[in-house]
Amino acid sequence: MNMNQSFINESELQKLQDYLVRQKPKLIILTHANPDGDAVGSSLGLFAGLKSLGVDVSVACLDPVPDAFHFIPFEEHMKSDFDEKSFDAVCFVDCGSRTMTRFEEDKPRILSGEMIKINIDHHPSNDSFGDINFVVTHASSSTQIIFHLLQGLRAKITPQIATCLLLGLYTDTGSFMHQNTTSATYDVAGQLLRLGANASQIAKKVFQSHEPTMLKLWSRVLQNLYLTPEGAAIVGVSRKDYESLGAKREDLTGVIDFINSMPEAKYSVLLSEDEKGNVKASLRTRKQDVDVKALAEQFGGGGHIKASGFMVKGGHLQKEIKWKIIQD
Ligand SMILES: [Mn+2]
Repeated sequence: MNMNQSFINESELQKLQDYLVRQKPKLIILTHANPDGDAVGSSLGLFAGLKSLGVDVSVACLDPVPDAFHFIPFEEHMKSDFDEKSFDAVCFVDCGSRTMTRFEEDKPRILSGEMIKINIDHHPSNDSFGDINFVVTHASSSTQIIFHLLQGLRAKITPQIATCLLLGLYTDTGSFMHQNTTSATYDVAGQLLRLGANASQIAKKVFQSHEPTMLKLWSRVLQNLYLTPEGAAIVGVSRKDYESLGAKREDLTGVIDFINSMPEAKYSVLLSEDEKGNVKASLRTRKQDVDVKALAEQFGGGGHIKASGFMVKGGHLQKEIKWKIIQD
């Protein structure tokens, strides 16, 4: 079987190719706000790949690239703002829904019929909202899809692009440990290594560089761990918790997976107050019979069966015996 076929729909690929060649559009790539490794790697990897094919392309994200990813090639091209009127098409990457870039409030044109929408994603919540869609829910990351897409478009995958793509594989699979890791994930990772991806840099910068403030925050968070009689492992982090240590909310990345390593935990929940007065929840499970996506959906969120999240707008945390979200 040609691996490419199970990832890239040939007729959508043809549509994209025809569109790029015939219309020569000005294209902007957007990824979700609060970008993770897959968002950063997929948007920058696609940007560089399309640019090498001569496409007039830009890339933007509402929030800056997190410090942990500052080694990533092409970061200097990531814009935080853009003029929607100067683009013909928008390409959404790693966005489980059309509103995850959070640009649409200021720039409604990106969701209007005036712009061609290209949608590249692996979240089951994605409803294929694009005019051209590459929604592959069995892909471990968006970069895995983009690897096959760039191959389909005959773009040369340089060592720098390979590093971008490998970053998404690494982070979305929790270093190839989550259940979304398949033989296809390893297969693509192997190909990216052969193409020159810098895996040791990713391991070092993303998974093995912990600032003292981050370690102190983790120790504070882990002290608050609460295991419910039903088997949910829950921690809550207030704004004060990280601000008083000089840490940032993004320093919590990885805490949830660490907590979820307890065999006793049916599922794990990390509740955190963000800088804007909202409470965010991340959910994880390793149990076959637990669906944290369904749980997150009860609170208006979504994600994957084994990893999901939701947000309570205008809320704060209060610890009584259990953690409670209080809507402000
Ligand atoms: Mn992703």
